Amino acid sequence: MNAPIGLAPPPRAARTLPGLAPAAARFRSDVLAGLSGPRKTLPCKYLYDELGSALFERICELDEYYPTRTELAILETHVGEMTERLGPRCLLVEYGSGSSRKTRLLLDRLREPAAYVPIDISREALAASAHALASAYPQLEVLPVCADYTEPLEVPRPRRRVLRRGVFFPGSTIGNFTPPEAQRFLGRMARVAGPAGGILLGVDLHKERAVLEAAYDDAQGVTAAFNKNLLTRINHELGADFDVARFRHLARWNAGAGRIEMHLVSEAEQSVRLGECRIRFAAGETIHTENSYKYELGHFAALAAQAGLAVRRVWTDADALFSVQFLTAA
Ligand code: AVJ
Repeated sequence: MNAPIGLAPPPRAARTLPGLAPAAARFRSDVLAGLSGPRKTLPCKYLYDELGSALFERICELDEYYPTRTELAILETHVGEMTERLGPRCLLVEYGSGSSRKTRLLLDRLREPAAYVPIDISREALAASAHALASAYPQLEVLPVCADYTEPLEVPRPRRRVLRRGVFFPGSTIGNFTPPEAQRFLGRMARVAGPAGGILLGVDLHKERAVLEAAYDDAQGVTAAFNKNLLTRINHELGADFDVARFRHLARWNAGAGRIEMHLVSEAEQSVRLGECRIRFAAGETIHTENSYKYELGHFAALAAQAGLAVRRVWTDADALFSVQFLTAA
C-alpha cells in the first residue's frame, strides 16, 4: 500500500484541486453586498489572495504579533501529549492549511497517520503546502481540498484504514467568527471529527488593550498593507477604482464585544466605481474588514458546550497569552 522508499506518491493535489474552487462571482456579490449597506463591511476571508497570504506570513514574524510564536512554543512543548490524544491511524484534517510548520510538528509525532487533508480557500497556498508536505512525508497520503471551510464539505476517503479523525485548526482563526458563528462552526468541526474524533484548536486569550492593538497595528505597517491589499485586490479582480492611499488602516479593541476590529477609514469624502455601481464614502466612514475575538477560558468552554463539545485539555504559555485546546464530543 505504501509507496516504495524513494518514490513519492502520485501528485494527488493536481487531481483533487480542480472543480472545488470557490466562484469568482461569489467574490463580486459578497463585496457588493458588504459595501451597499449603511455600515460597510468586507468578509475577512478575502484578505488572503497571493499577496495577502504572503503579507500574513510576514505578520507572523513581527515582534508585536505574539500569537504565532506563542502558539508554536505551546505546540512544541506539548506535542507529545497532543499526538497521544489524537492516537494512532489518525486522519488529520486541517482547516486553513496556511504555513505547514505547525502541521509538521504533529506529523513528526503522530503514529501511523492515515492521511493528511489540508483545506484552504487559497489555491496557491493549498497547492504549495500540499506539495511541500507530500515531498517531506513520502509515506503520507495528502488529499488537499480547495474550499471555503465555512461551507459544508466532504472529507475525502484515504486508502488507509482510519481509526479516528483529528481536526486541527490552529492560529486562533476561530476568532474571526462572532461567538454564535463560532458555535455553529464548532458544531461543524464536531461532525467532521465524529463521535470518536478530536479537535485541536488554537484560541487567543484576553489581554491588555495596548498589547492587542500593537499586534494588529505594527510599527512597520505590515498589517496596514495586509488590510489595504483587500482594496487593491478588489481593484484588480473586480475592476474597481479604489484610491488606496485615501484609506487608512485602523485596529481597535472593542472591549464590550471582546474583539479586535480592523477597519479601513476613508480619509476624505469620495466615491468609488465598482463595475456598474458607485459607492460613496463620507470622510471618516469605515469599512469593517475583520473581527478577531479574544476569549476567556470559561467563556470558550461554555461556547463549546453549546456545540456539544467538551474541552478536555487546555495548554497555555507562562503569560497566558494564547491557548491550544483539545475538544471531543461531550
Ligand atoms: C489568521 C485570523 C488568526 O486574527 O490574528 C492578523 C489574522 N489579522 N493580523 C488574526 C490577522 C491581522 C489573524 N488570523
